[in-house]
Amino acid sequence: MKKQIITPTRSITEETEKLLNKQIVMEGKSAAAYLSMASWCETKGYDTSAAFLFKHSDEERMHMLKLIHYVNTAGGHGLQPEITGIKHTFKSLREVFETVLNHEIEVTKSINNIVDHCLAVKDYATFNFLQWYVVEQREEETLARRAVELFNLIGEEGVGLWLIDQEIGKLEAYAERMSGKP
Ligand code: OFO
Repeated sequence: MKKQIITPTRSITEETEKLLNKQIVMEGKSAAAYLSMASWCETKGYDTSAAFLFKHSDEERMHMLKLIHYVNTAGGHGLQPEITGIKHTFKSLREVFETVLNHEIEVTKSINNIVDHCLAVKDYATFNFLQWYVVEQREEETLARRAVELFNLIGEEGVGLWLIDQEIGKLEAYAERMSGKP
């Protein structure tokens, strides 16, 4: 018979704890990377993109904290991640948003892997907890894809970059519309 994952002291296995701690590192890296991008955008005068990325950095920190609390209340130990190797300068605004899109795709893959693992070990509580992240990733990918699309739609010549920066401010409303919410 399969070993029960729930014991009197913990409701997640050590393996699940390890995977969730890896995800904590990813969310911490997201928060740090977006903060760095926001700061670069601010120095270049891309004020709307900077505001968007500062806010997203805060949201990523909240995603990390949510995981830390979950691991701790499940009998594990959520670990403050070591964050190094954050990029501070970028070739262009396009590079910033392409990096965001690629990063979010990696985060989605990582969440999906943990979801797969939870189903395999019949950890339905963590599976359920992770559904919030599944929905969130879908929204964040939509935002990032649209941001990259703006560069192709508007073009970067003349006032193009200024216009793209303005449109970045409308991304959240766009993602909401595309989610089918009334
Ligand atoms: Fe944490 O939502 Fe994206 O990375």
